[in-house]
Amino acid sequence: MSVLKDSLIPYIPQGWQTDLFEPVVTQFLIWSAIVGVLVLGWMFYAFFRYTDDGEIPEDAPQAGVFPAERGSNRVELIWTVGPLILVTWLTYISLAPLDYYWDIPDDDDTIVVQVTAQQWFWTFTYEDGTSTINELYVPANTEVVLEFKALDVIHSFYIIELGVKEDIPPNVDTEAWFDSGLLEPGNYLIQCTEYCGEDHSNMLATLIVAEE
Ligand SMILES: [Cu+2]
Repeated sequence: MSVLKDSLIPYIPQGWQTDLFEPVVTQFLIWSAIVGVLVLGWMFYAFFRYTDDGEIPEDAPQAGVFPAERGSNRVELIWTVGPLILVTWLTYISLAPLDYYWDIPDDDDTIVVQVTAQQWFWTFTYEDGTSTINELYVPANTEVVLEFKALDVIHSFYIIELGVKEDIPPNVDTEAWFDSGLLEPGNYLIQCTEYCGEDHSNMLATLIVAEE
């Protein structure tokens, strides 16, 4: 199990809150693999079983005809209830991380930064009214709330090291937050992750976490 996981998730960022998110990612990964093998396995079986080699098997399905006599309530039940249980389970284990991420802190020492996205740069405006372009400065060990606005098309804000990502559609105000205490002081990459035009790939910024 961990070999599979290690090869598919070779890099876990330092601020990624592994104990909160990693079990969920692992579960999604394992179940995706199992469902993928079942679906692809059945598909390839059907390819070979029903390949037209000049002789059509007697029980081959006919195009446009639903073979009602081959129906099976048991199979219907299994592929209805099975996925239902699986999706319910995956939803259930996602609730705690989502609750954590969606619960935007509102403490006295929380700072709020206005983030404006436009083709093709980021503007960060701080509580004292100053702003910086393509550089987001935050103090160490602080909860930082980001309030997003897009001036033209949709963009998406992504701090890779933290796994924090938020879409910014025009005319819709969105929010995200992070705890800078999860990161060592230093510089971290911020990327636009929603294709937003010609220079989308250059729509980068730097998160700068100050020394304490
Ligand atoms: Cu963009």
